[in-house]
Amino acid sequence: MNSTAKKREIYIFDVDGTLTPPRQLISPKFVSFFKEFVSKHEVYLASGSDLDKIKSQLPESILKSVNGVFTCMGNCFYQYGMKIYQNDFAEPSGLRDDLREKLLSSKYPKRRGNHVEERVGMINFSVVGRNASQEDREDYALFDKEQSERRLFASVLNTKYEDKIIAVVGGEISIDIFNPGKDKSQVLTYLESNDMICPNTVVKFFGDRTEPGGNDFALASAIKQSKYEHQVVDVKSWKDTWKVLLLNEFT
Ligand code: M1P
Repeated sequence: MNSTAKKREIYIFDVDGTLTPPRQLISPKFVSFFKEFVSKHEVYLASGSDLDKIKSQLPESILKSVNGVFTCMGNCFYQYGMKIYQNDFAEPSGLRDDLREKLLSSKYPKRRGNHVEERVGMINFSVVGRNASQEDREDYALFDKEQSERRLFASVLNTKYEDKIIAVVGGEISIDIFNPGKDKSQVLTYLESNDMICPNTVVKFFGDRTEPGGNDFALASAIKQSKYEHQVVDVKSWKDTWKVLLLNEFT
């Protein structure tokens, strides 16, 4: 038997901030490389976002060629154009009032509409609102960098609704809110419980929010604590993702 045989590898990528700038189209510089990459590797996407948004950011050729797409923090899974499962969100009473109150009390001055977006198994909350223009996004992201508004508000919600919800920061302008355990670690659980991963698989995960409080943290930790050989890569943008993939090819 050839002991130098290449091990099976599974790649898992977050989307916003990892393959594309948040809520934007994949860069024309990166798209050809990534298209070829997915055609040669086993790849899953794991986003906080929903399928319609992902479709507006990645070409169909990529979405058709990946092995599966986990959306809404792993609360929904698509394979070969079909929805395989979805979870419901159990919303605690009082949460909407707290979100409304935050909209009134935030020191950030602009409100652009669509502040609470209901998704499968979760909600997404944004003070500036999901109707924000790119300019508004950048402006809010600067404010949030200085004030840590999202991190602090997520922590208030996590304390108040301790066993009922988890709030985490993802992307540029919003926070993702879901029930405990209904986070991106569901990706690894699903792959394992459906025998889509075997003991000698190498799991490689790329995300831009793998730090505690970020929406990639749960999956990054689950992979690090798993029995699998792994590579967990925290990136600042798609440019880092590209660099590491290129390095991997040559090492
Ligand atoms: O993946 C996390 C979030 O990434 C983006 O966030 P934002 O709009 O804050 O930049 C969006 O895709 C959002 O839907 C997603 O939850």
